Amino acid sequence: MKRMNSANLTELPGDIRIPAYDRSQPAGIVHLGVGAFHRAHQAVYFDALMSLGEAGWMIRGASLRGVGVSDQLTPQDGLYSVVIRDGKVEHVQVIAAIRDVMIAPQDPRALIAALAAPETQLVTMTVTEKGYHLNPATGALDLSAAAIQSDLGDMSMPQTMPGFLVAGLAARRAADLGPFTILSCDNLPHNGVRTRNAVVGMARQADAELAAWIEEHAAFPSSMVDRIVPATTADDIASLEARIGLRDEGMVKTEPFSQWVVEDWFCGRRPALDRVGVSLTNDVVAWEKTKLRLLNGAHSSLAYLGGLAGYTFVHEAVDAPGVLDFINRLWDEAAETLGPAEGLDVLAYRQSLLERFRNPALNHRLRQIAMDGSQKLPQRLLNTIRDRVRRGDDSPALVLGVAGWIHWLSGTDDIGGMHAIDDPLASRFADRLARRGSPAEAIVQAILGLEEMFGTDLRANPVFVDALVAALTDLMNHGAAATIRKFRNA
Ligand code: NAI
Ligand code: CS2
Repeated sequence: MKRMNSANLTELPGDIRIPAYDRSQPAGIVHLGVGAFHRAHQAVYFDALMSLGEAGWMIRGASLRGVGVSDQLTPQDGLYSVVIRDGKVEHVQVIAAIRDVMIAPQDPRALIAALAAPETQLVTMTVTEKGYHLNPATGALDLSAAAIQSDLGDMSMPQTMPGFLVAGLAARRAADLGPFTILSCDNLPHNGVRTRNAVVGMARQADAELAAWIEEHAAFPSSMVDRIVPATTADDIASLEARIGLRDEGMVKTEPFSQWVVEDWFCGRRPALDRVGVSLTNDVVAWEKTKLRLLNGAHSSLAYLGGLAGYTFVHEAVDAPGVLDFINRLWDEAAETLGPAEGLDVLAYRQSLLERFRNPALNHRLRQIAMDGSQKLPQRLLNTIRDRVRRGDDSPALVLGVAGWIHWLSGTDDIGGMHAIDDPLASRFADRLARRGSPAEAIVQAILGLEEMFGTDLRANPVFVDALVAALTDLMNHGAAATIRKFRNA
C-alpha cells in the first residue's frame, strides 16, 4: 500500500479535511520531541492557525533520541493523520504543519542551525518529564546526570534538550539575533520555570555572560497542556489504512477534547493562538495544578492499582468495583488543595474527566501511564499530600496511589503477571528493594530514602509513613482490587 505523501493527498476520501495553506511558508517553530502528543496537540493548533491565514508557523521537528519518528514522517513529507475517536464515531484530519524531522544524534549541527535561524521565533518541546534532567523533588538541573556532564564537556555536540537550547541561543547571540521563546509542553508543574532552570543552569556552567543574556532576554512561558493521546499501535495504522486507502505510519489517535493554557510571555513574534481556542493568560498555575492533580493524579493511581489488579486499559479499570469511589475520594482530597481557576467548575471538570477516561475507543494502556513514575508522582500525588499534611489532613486515597506505585515496583501484579519497570531511576529502586527485607515498613523506608524523588520531609512525617506502610501492607496482603473496594461508599 502507498504511503501518504504530498503527491497523493487528493486520493483521500472526500470527507477527510486536507490543509490548503502554503507549506513553503517560513518555519517559525522548532519542536523538540515529535512524539504522539505533539502531533495531536501543538501541531494541530498551529495547523489551524495557518489555515486561518496566520503565516510563518510551520514546524521543524527534531528528535533527540533516534530515527523512529523521522521514519514515520519523512517518507510522508511530514504529513500525518489525527484520528479522533469519541467511542461512537471517528473523525480523521490530515495535519500539514510539520515540515521535516531532524535526527539530532546524526547531525546535531543541523538542529543548532535551525535553532539559530532568523525565522525561528518559538521553540516548543515534549521531551517527557525525564528529558529536562531535573531533580524531580526540587526542579533543579541535575548537573551530575551523565548526559548533562557529557554536554558540558563539549557544548558543540550536545545531546540533551538543555544542551541544544544553550547551543542554539549561543549561536543566536553570536549572530546578534535575539533569543527565541521557549515553550514547554510537558506535564511538569511550572514547566516554563523548570525549563528556565535547566537552560540557565546549563548555560551558567559554560558561559556566565550567555546565561545572563538568556535570563534577561529569553522568554520561558509556562503552559498547561491536555489531550489524551495513547501510543499508536500497528492495529491503529492498519485500521486507518483500510479507511483512507493510504498507509500513514505517522498517524496518531486521540479524543475530541483538547486544551492549552499558555502564559502570555513571548520575546519575539507572538502566535495568535487565541484565534484557535488556546487560552493566553497570566494565570496558568491554577489550571496546571488542577489538571496535574486531578487528571494525572487519577491516571497514575489507576495505572498502578488497576495494573496490579490485572486491567490493561484505563476505560476498563475506571469502572471496576470500588474504583469510582476511590477516584472520587482522591479527587475530594486533591480538590481541597486547589485554588480557584477562572472559569473552572471543578465538579463539572471531574465529570468530564470520567467521561474521557471511559472512552473505550482510545485503548489507553495503563502501562504507558505507569512509565517514569519517579518523574511523575511528585507533581501528581506527593505535592498534593504535602499540602494536606500542612493542613493537618490525612490522604488515604492519595497515599494508596503512592503505595500502588511502590508495590508496582515489585515487578509482579496480583494475578501472577510480570512487568518491567520503565523508569530513569529503575536501577536505584532495584538496589533498594533488593537490599531491604520484604516487610512493608522496610520497603517504605528504602523507597522514601530516594531524596531526588521524595525530598527529605515526607520520610520525617510519621503520620504519612505509617499511612503508607498500612496501605502497602493492605496491597501485599489483600491485593489491589480488595483494597480499592474498601473505599466503597466511604
Ligand atoms: P512519545 O513516546 O510519543 O514521545 C516522547 C518524545 O520524547 C519522543 O520524541 C522522544 O524522542 C522524546 N524523549 C524521550 N525521552 C527523552 C529525553 N530524555 N530527551 C529528549 N527527548 C526525549 O510520548 P508522547 O505521548 O508524545 O508524550 C510526550 C510528553 O508529552 C509526555 O511525557 C508528557 O509530558 C506530554 N503529554 C503527553 C500527553 C499524552 O496523552 N500522551 C498529554 C499531555 C502531555
Ligand atoms: C498520562 C498523560 O501517560 C501519562 O502519564 O497521564 O500523558 C495524560 O494522558 C495526559 O496528561 C492527558 O492530558
